[in-house]
Amino acid sequence: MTASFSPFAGSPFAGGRAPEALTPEDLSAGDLQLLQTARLSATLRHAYDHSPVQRAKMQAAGLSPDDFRAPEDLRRFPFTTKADMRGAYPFGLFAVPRAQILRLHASSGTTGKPTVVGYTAEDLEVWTAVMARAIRAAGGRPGDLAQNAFGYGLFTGGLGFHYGAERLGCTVVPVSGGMTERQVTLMHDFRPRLIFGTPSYMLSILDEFARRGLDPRGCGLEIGIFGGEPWTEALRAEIESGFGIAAQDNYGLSEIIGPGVAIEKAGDQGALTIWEDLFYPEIIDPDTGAPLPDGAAGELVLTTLANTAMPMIRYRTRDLTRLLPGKGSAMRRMEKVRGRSDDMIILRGVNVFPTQIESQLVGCAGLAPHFQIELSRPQRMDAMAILAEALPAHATPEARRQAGRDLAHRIKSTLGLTVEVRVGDPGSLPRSEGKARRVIDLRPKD
Ligand code: DLL
Repeated sequence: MTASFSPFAGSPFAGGRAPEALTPEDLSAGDLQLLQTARLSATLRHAYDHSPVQRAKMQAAGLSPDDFRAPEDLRRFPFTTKADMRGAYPFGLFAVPRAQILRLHASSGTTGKPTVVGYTAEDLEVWTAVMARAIRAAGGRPGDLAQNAFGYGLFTGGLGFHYGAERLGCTVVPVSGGMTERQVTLMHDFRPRLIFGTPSYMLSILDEFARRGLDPRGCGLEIGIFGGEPWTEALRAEIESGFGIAAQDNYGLSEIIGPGVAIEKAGDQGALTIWEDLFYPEIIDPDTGAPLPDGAAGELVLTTLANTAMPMIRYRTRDLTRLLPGKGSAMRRMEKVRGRSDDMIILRGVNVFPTQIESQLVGCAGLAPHFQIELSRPQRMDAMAILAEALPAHATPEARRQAGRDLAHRIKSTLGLTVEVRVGDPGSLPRSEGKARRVIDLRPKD
C-alpha cells in the first residue's frame, strides 16, 4: 500500500529526477508552484490514507484530501502540534509499517517524553540530498575536508550533516560534539576547510584554542555552518572574527527532517533559503493561528512535501521569523529565527528572548561571550540576573564591576529591563557541547 506514495507522483518531475537535481536555479516560480501543488496533494492523500491520527484530524475538521486544489487551500487543514507528537509517542504518527523505517531519531525537548521521528529509505535519500545541496549552497565543495562537531546519536545534527557532506563529496571527520581538546587537536592537524556545529559550541572550541595558545585563524578553516539553536548577528561576528571564516546559518527540526530545511547561501547572510520543493512554509499569528502574509513576523508552520514515514501537515514549529522573497531563485527565504515562542520570558510585563540578551552581551568590553539567564522570584516579583564571565585580561574586581554596570545599562536602555549582572571568574560558566542551556528558572512552580 505504502509503495503507492511517491514523492514525485503527479509532478512535472515524475519519472525520477532526484531532489538533488532540483537546485533553485532549475525551477521557475511556475514550476515550483506546480511541484508544490502536486506534492501537497500527494502528501495530504498519503497522510489521510496511512496515518490514523492525521485522518482523524482532517475528518474532525470536515475535510478530506479532495478539498485541496491549490496551495491556498492548505490553510483550511488542521495544524499538527508537539502535543500530537507526544500523544502519538513513540510510533503513532508513522504512515508506514515500522519495519519500513530504517532510522529513528529523537529530540529530547525540555519536558517529558522525547519526540520520535522515523525515516524510510526514501526519506533518508531526500534528507541526504537536501543536506548536500545545503552545504554546497553555503559554499562547501566536493573534496573539502569537513569537521563535523554536531552531536552524533538521536540528535539529527550529527548524522544529517555527515551523510550530506559525504554525498557532496567531502572528506568527513565525524568527531561529534564534545571532547573539545581532541577537537582542537584535529582541527590544528587536519586543517578542515569546513566545520559544522552549534554556534555556542564554537565558542567552547574558541576558548580551547586560547587555552592552548593556538591560533584559531591559522588552521585553514574557511566556512562554518551552524544551527540547532538561535544565535544572533553579534555571535556571528564573534565567531567569524575568532576563526576568520564565513559563518552560515542552517535551520531545521527533527519533526520535519532534521537540519537542512533552510540555509544561508554563500554571500546571502541574514536570510535563509527555504528548500520549498521539499518543505512548504507558512507564517501564522502564534496566538490566534490565523495565516499572515509574507513579510509579517509570526510563527513558522511547515508541511513536508516528500516525506514518506511521517508526512507532517502544517506543523507548528513555535519558531518566530518572517518570510522574505527569494533571491536569484523562486524559493522564498526566511529571516534568522530570533527565538521560540515558548522561550519568550515575560518579566514584569516586558517580553524578552534570550537572543536579545545575547545581542547586548556579546562584544561587551571585558566580557566573554558565554552567558546564562537566571530567573527568580525574591519578593513575589520576578527578577532576572545575567550570569556573565570576565575575560582573563579583565578579571580584576574593578574591571568586572565596570563590565557588569555597562551590560546592565545596555540592557536597560535597549530592552527597558532592570537586571542584575553577575560577572564570574574566567571559565566559571558551563561550556556548551551542543545546544546551550540559556535559562535557569528558579521561580517556584505555581
Ligand atoms: O536542531 C536540527 C538541526 C541540527 C538544525 C543542526 C540545524 C543544525 P531539533 O533538535 O529537533 O532539531 O531542534 C529543532 O531547534 O525548532 C528551533 O527552535 C531550533 N533551531 C534549529 N536550528 C536553528 C537555527 C535540530 N538555525 C529546534 N536558528 C527548532 C534558530 C534553530 N533556531
